[in-house]
Amino acid sequence: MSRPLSRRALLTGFLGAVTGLLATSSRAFAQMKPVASGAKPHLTVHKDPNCGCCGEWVNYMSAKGYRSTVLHVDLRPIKKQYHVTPNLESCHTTLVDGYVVEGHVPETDIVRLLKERPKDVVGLTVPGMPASAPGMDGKPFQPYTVLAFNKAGQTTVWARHTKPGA
Ligand SMILES: [Cu+2]
Repeated sequence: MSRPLSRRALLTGFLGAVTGLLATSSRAFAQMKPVASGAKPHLTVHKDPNCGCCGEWVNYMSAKGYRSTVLHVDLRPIKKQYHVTPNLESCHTTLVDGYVVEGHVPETDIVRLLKERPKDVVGLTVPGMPASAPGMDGKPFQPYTVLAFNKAGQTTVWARHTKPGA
């Protein structure tokens, strides 16, 4: 009498575990699916209403499949809130998937940021407005550098762009 019961209990436990495992992996798959199908994370862009190059950067990201919410706000409190110190500042401040992107950062650098998700990094910045960064597009091409920054305002070089589109 006790043996079939315990066998059933074992079986139930086993099936429960398998179901749990399947549920977990299908959830993980569901979370991965938007990335696999090419959905891009949403951008929240804070800018001055009169900033033309900010709009050009939004257009550049839009051409790469990103949708943006553009907010015309006082940027001083935004920079402060998101740890963008004066030496790291550019024109617009963007929030994307838990990170801050300051200024004319190339899309490829943002993709890498969201893939690697470095723990100590608040975000990326291209300080100032380098002549040939995306949305500025000055020719002939002038090299520029993308920095990663943390809450303490420390920076590391994230990428050096030395030729157009790279
Ligand atoms: Cu700009």
